[in-house]
Amino acid sequence: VTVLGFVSTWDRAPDWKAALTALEPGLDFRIDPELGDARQIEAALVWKPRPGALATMPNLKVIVSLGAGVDSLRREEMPADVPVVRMIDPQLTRGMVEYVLYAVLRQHRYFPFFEDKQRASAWDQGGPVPDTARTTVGVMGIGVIGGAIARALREVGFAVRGWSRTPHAVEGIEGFHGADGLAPFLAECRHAVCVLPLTPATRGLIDARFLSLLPKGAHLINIGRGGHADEAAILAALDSGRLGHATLDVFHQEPLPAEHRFWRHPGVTLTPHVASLTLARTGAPHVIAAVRAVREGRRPDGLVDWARGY
Ligand code: NDP
Ligand code: OXD
Repeated sequence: VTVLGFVSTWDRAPDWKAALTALEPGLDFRIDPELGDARQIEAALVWKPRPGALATMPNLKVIVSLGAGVDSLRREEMPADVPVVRMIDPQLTRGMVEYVLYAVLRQHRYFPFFEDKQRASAWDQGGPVPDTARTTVGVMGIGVIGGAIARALREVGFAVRGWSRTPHAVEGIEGFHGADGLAPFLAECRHAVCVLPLTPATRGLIDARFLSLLPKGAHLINIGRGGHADEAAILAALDSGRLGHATLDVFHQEPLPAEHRFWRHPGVTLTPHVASLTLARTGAPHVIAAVRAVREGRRPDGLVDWARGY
């Protein structure tokens, strides 16, 4: 019998209990802080865990993050020899794909312009027809989620390029990598999508220099983490017209403070960190697979490498 400790102040424990026990009926599912004898717990399922909670579980074999990003797990609190696995969930990925397709197409097909015209009862067909095949969309981070986003954009007919840490060959997607690849990557991006993990190497990446490397009037989409962006630099670039629009889902401070200029800036479309969410039903198979892999001495999918930071 696997004993699993659920340590999240956000996710719905009953949903996860139902989804996990449907797959592994014998699972002993315990919810923090009612963990019983915490020495029995082998697997922890966590999101923004209560400080100190994991330290009460001396016999942990695996920690599974309820999110794809593991930046909110305080590494110093992760027991050194316990593998950490990030979430990989087809519905989480699909939601991210939907979000980016919507954000790109909304700007590409001038919907904000037509919504303004409708409010004025004005029949105005606007500017030139957008040429999809000559519109470049750049995806920063082409892992599980960014790779799916890039392929979906390619299917719609955009010219798609990806930027990653290491080189990748993906059919129909122009690849760029590493610090040296960033400027040539950004130079053609009409839409630039950030779906990177937050690590020491990616923190603060979207700064004034980065924005100056994009074509004038480009559209920035940040669905990675707020820490990827210098928010003042984004506002300055929107004010100067260097950036045409920003679609933002993640922020330095969440919830975004009511006085933040992003709320009212006409060049910003914002959502409250909902680009995508994991469903217990669709995420549970990955959790069970991770627990089984570790128990059987195999490498689990989504294993975090703390040296890379993701
Ligand atoms: P993966 O680990 O599968 O992919 C990460 C990608 O980022 C890889 O392509 C990797 O390069 C690239 N990368 C990492 N570091 C660098 C770097 N220094 N320079 C260039 N590229 C880099 O992650 P996922 O696709 O599963 O998730 C990505 C992120 O999306 C999460 O970490 C999270 O922050 C965010 N997210 C946000 C959500 C939201 O609702 N807003 C929901 C879900 C996720 P390489 O391929 O070479 O390793
Ligand atoms: C995630 C998130 O990382 O929801 O999964 O942001």
